Amino acid sequence: MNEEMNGVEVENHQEHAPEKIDYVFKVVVIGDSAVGKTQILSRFTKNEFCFDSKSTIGVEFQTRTVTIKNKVIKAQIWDTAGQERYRAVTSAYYRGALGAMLVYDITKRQSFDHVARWVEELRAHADSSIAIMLIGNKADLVDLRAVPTEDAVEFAEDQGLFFAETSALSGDNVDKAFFKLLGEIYGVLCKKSLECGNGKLNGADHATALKGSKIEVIAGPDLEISEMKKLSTCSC
Ligand SMILES: Nc1nc2c(ncn2[C@@H]2O[C@H](COP(=O)(O)OP(=O)(O)O)[C@@H](O)[C@H]2O)c(=O)[nH]1
Ligand SMILES: [Mg+2]
Repeated sequence: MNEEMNGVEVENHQEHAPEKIDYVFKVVVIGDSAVGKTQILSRFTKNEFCFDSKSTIGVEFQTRTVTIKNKVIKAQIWDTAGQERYRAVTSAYYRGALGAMLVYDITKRQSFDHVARWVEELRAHADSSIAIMLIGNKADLVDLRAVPTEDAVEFAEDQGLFFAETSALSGDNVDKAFFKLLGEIYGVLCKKSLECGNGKLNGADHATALKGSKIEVIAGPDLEISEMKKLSTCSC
């Protein structure tokens, strides 16, 4: 199938001139069924949330174009069409991905227990340089919490992942998490470019090993992402 035919281009014209795209970054969203993957994507690309979401057949990715460090970056974010229910996400889904949002539901312990499997899946099928952001979604459901933030922080630290808690419903931290991931992808491309002495970036081929700096989430009414360590990035 022609990938370009199946995505939805959602451009935010207030943030950029659409013709001036410097980079396209493919990001995949993975995790157990019903954790809120589609709604996180919908919140980020369209600022929408739908309580009764169903997988949309034929739509494989959505885009949002943002400006990071004066570069216009089109995030092409891929969503599963429900195949994660059968653990049948194909390697084609991961191909060329520079980043991954690995989502669990903070109210469903099982979805967090399965996160290790998803990391294995990424290590097996995705490029080794992929930047991974662990996302504890549905943070608005405070009374139903089944996964303490500390458990996720510990796991993220062990695995070298970024981490954030989000609510696709309220929108808390969704943009921040995506901007963080995209910024890290760009920083690494930039660093790699300098190391190669190119001074010019050509996209995915220049991705280098991404070591996730660890992120602590301050839970509560004002969810914030704060970095415990900062990855060195260049200023280009
Ligand atoms: N309360 C709450 N519900 C959410 C949130 N995100 C998704 N949901 C609900 O969780 C269900 C599954 O969401 P969906 O995005 O389809 O999950 P997916 O299978 O991982 O793509 C839907 O009923 C959503 O309305 C959230 O942040 N908060
Ligand atoms: Mg979905």
